[in-house]
Amino acid sequence: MARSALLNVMVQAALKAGKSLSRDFGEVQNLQVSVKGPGDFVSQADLKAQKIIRDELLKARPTYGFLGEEGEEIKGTDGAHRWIVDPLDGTTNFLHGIPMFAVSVALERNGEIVAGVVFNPATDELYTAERGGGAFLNDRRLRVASRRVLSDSVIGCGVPHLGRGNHGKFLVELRHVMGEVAGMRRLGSAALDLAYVAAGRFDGFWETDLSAWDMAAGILLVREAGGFSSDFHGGTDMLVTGSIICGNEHIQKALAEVVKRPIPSK
Ligand code: 2AM
Ligand code: CA
Repeated sequence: MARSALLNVMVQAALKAGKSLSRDFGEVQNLQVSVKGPGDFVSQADLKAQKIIRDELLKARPTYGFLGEEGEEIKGTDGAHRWIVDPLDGTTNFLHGIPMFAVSVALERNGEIVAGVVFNPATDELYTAERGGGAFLNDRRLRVASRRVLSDSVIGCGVPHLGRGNHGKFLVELRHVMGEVAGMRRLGSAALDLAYVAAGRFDGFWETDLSAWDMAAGILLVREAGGFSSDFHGGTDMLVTGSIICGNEHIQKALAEVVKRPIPSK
């Protein structure tokens, strides 16, 4: 698999940040027993990882813009390119010692995502994609699952928590979807959920109230693995609306219909 110079830069940045997160993840497990808990420590791990990625990316391409989950956006002098980065997606998992978190790095060119990397340092799974070049898990080419009906499908979702999202609306979506599918899963990292769809592990996935950095790399993985994504309005403004429904062409359509089924009147 030949990677472009740009994708190589992204991979190196993600691997380096992943190494730092791995080290800190080991520490988090020791801190679980302390009274103060690992919360502050995790915020530091997150910031450290973002700094590693930002330094690597801006060293390689000093004129590109940079949008990361932590801190202010850096407007580049190059109007066309922007990095979109989540240094630690799945923060709650990380905090609780659950090895299901990822570094997500995407490159946007003229408003379009052209390269994406999602790396889970706890499992050493590196997902990469370039527009038109396919999606890969380490060296293996990825293809979305081929199941055609929801009743055979395993579907991932995000679950809103305390102080976030619309719990009532989500429960209606969940009730509708769980009545139609073979299984539901919830990883707690949107970047990995999307990577799992690309890898054919999940047949589909939906979530709302996400940020651009949660999804940017993952959306390209799904697309390059032959999958489709839409937002809740049926368009493709996922990064702006923060909502996504994805899968292969059959599951994406069927899932969108079920997720958006109106709330039954009493
Ligand atoms: P995070 O781990 O970087 O916070 C979980 O359903 C997904 O939602 C994760 O990808 C998580 O990213 C994302 N998310 C976005 N905004 C969030 C928030 N305010 N609190 C928790 N998770 C959030
Ligand atoms: Ca995130």
